[in-house]
Amino acid sequence: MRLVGVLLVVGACYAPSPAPGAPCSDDTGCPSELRCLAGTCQRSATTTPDAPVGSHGDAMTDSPVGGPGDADGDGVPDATDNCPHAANADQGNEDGDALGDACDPCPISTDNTDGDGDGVGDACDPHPLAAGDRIVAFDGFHHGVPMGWQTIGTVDASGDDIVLEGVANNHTVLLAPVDATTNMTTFTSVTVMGTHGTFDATFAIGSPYDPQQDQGIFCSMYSPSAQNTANREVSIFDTLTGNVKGRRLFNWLNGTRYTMSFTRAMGTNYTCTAAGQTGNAPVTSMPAASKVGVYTYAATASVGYVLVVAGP
Ligand SMILES: [Ca+2]
Ligand SMILES: [Ca+2]
Ligand SMILES: [Ca+2]
Ligand SMILES: [Ca+2]
Repeated sequence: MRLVGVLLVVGACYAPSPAPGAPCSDDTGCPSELRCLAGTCQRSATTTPDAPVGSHGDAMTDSPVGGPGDADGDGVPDATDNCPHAANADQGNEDGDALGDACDPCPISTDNTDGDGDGVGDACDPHPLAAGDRIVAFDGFHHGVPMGWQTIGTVDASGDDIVLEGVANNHTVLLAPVDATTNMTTFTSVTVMGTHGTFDATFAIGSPYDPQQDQGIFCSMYSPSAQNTANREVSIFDTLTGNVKGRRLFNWLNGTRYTMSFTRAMGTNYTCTAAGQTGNAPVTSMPAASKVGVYTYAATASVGYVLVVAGP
């Protein structure tokens, strides 16, 4: 009882500064780096710098937010901004190259060669010789579950990964904020940390996937028994018909990082690559909803990134 009282008092005292977009009547109602414009706190090219030029303020505070030296207004000076023309205050950079996730043509590879010039680097481009591809969703999970992504079950931040907590005989899902289209490739990296229960276990990319009915087309790393690694496989699983296609027997291991990609072409031609094993098969089933995401059944999985590229 006493602890609850203390928490209530702390909660009542906590009054964060208004964020950009918060209503205001004058500048005093906004944080120092924002102005009250048209009734809301906004970044402004005329915002007064925090410290006068030539003072001991560092480069970040000397540079006016949104003004000269910070073209995208994200608070990081152009000189050190890993995406000077894309607002990315967190400077997230999954592959550690010179470009932040927000402007990297292939945020999962340091090779940013883009042969067809469509803005998607060859290593991320399902059609590296044909223009028209575009990155429609990417997250490296530097800060837990991203805004706008949907979860089913328990999904937690863990370092620079996100962990889908496995439950025996049940599923856990993380869905990107985009719908599956007829030509689409989804990439992920995953370490299956553990498999649970006495039945089967899997980690998969689902695209398209219907979260309401828990039905879809999956690119799976599948284990017939959660308790051992015998007869494990990489396969395409159509849960609407129960058909398994493009099967490749492969003894994938818990505790090892693998990359996966799942391509849907012309709506019905699927290619699943996981742990270096590739299967291809036609699948005509269509779930009622067309979401895209990563999925575990009776498996705890640490996921490094999810990248979704839509094709022409
Ligand atoms: Ca930026
Ligand atoms: Ca990068
Ligand atoms: Ca390209
Ligand atoms: Ca292309």
